[in-house]
Amino acid sequence: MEIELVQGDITTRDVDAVVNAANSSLLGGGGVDGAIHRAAGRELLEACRALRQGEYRDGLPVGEAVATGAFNLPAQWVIHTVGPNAAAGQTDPELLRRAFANSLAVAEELGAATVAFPAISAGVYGWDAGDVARTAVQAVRDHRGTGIERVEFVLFSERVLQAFRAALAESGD
Ligand code: AR6
Repeated sequence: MEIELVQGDITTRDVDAVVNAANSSLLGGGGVDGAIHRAAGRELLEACRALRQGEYRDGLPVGEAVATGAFNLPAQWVIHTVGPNAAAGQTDPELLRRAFANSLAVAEELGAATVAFPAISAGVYGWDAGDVARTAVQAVRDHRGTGIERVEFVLFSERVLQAFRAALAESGD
């Protein structure tokens, strides 16, 4: 699987699936979540509301992932996941690993060949960008499946991009 680092706005990426760093409510928020909802349009919120009325009545648990359509985005699907919130004491790296790994599993199930990820939990949720980058790269390396051809990490800031560059170099790529 090819890994690419891109600096910019994830909502513009022409990939099959865009991963959203959501919160358990699935009903939008700030950061990348807000940007994805704004760009995708109201139908995304409606799709998320439908999830909340069905299987995810109590919200999406930390570390899990679920897909909706992507509406006005160039992508076909949005995969919503919830990273751990370090600012609220969720510092277990396994939760962060699961957010990346379960998003990849959902992408694989959907038949997505290209997937774009933001730096889950590296913003409001307060994780160190280096920890996020190493966890993200390892999750991609550990993913077992044949459908996903390319994973893009789309990083907003130069600082987070550098953290991902370092993690990729450390992992031998
Ligand atoms: N494209 C790519 N990356 C972005 C974009 C964008 N358009 N906008 C921000 N980032 P955050 P979290 C970067 O806070 O830490 C929301 O309110 C940002 O610079 O979006 O998982 C949710 O509803 C940072 O590096 O997500 C939750 O309540 C990274 O994306 C909570 O924030 C993640 O920052 C989730 O917090």
